Amino acid sequence: MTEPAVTYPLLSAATCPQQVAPDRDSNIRIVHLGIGAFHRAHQAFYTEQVMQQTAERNWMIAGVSLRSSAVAQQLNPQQGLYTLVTSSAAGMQQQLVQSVAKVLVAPEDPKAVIELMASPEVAIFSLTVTEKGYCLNPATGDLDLTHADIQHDLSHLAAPKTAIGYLVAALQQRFVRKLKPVTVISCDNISQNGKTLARLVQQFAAKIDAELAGWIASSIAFPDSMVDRIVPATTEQDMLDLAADTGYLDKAMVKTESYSQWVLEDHFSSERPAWEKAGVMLVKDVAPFEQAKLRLLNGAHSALAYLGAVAGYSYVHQVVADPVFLRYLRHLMRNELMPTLQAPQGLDLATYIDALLKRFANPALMHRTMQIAMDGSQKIPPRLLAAAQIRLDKGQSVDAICFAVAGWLRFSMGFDAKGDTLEVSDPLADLLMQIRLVHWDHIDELVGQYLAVSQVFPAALSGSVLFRNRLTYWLSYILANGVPTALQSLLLE
Ligand code: CS2
Repeated sequence: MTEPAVTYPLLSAATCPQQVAPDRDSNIRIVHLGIGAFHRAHQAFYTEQVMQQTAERNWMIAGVSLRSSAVAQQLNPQQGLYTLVTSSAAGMQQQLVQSVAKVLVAPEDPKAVIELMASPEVAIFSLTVTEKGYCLNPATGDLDLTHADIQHDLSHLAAPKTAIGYLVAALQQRFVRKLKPVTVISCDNISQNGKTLARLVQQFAAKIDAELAGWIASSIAFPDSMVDRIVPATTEQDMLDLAADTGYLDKAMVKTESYSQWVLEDHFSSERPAWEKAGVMLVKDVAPFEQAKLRLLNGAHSALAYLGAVAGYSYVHQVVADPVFLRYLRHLMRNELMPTLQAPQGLDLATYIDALLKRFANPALMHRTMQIAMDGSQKIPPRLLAAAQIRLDKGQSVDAICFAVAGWLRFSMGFDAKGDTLEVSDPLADLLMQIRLVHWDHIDELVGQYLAVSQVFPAALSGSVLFRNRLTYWLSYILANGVPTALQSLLLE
């Protein structure tokens, strides 16, 4: 970042105006893989609340970055301290979070990460590694054994690259050393994230050692969880604004909304922080919460991100301030997604939808459509296609969902309505671009080729005549008339 005109001291235990707890480093019992902004605004925040309430600071977190050293460079010079800035209509609030002790950069020292995970005091492994970090085939939900990094990890388990590789390497050490089991908590927006992660770890471990796989199956809990908090990427201006206010520079600050929710399956194979004291819901069955959140919040988020970005909108609040987009989102959620859901106990889905639209409208968040647009090939199946399948099985219409999927395919072409470049960041970006270049002239062939991408579209969906027809119709309509006009037409039907 460019240095501010006024130089501020860096936030650290020495410069912090608040008292910083001693012995943070020797109380690490959680190892978290993928310590991005979301974790710092969510699980680390809840863990901080518990430690403050119980005054026992023995649930410290060590973060692990699986790829870049950027977060370690921000957090380690600050001894893991950072400010959580929450923005709402009521204004801004700041909270100093002390629950992260340090960050390890896995590629720099894989052995240190595995050793830390295999230390006797550690009780919890948790993860936010984004959808693609699971190396799963989204259409089947199984581990993608053809994935180059998985293949690497199967033959180099002492220096893995993937989260799955680290989990199995660490669990193997704990098994060999006869240590207490840990609980492994996925905090990513994946359908049945705990069960899915358990399956991936099992499939990997079975290739290494059958006894290890058996121990994991019988001793390690992988609770499902639903995580929710909108966390836009921090900008340089955010840091400068905070510095002007607090008098210190915090390179690891995170900004978020005041709303936050964590629903966690009450299924542990180890000790855990008393997260319920911080408002975490511990339940028997996370599925209704997770499906409602994944389809209504994330499904609508993806729809508005692709359609909004193509139409030239940079921020989420701008998209929902456009009446046609707002009507469409409400229609998508109320009429096509909501009927595929079972309402979680105590939650009225129509009220939930209204609350989501209010959250999206928060202008203080400055949440970029391009941030949500990343990795569409991983996000579209659980967010939108699962609901499409349910509707097709019942013979119900899927126009609003197909419209969103068409928006994603239109976005993947890499240019917006004005012809300006849209940077497509997706593991399948090249494949999608290739399909467009080769089949551009024939819309039926173009859609046929997209639908043949089996990592995204399960056979039942790509084989549905109705789904294919409506997707073709809306993609060609958008290409010919642009998103806003196509939306008008959809809403008139
Ligand atoms: C968003 C999510 O970037 C995205 O894909 O849809 O990160 C979303 O903001 C969170 O899941 C909200 O809980």
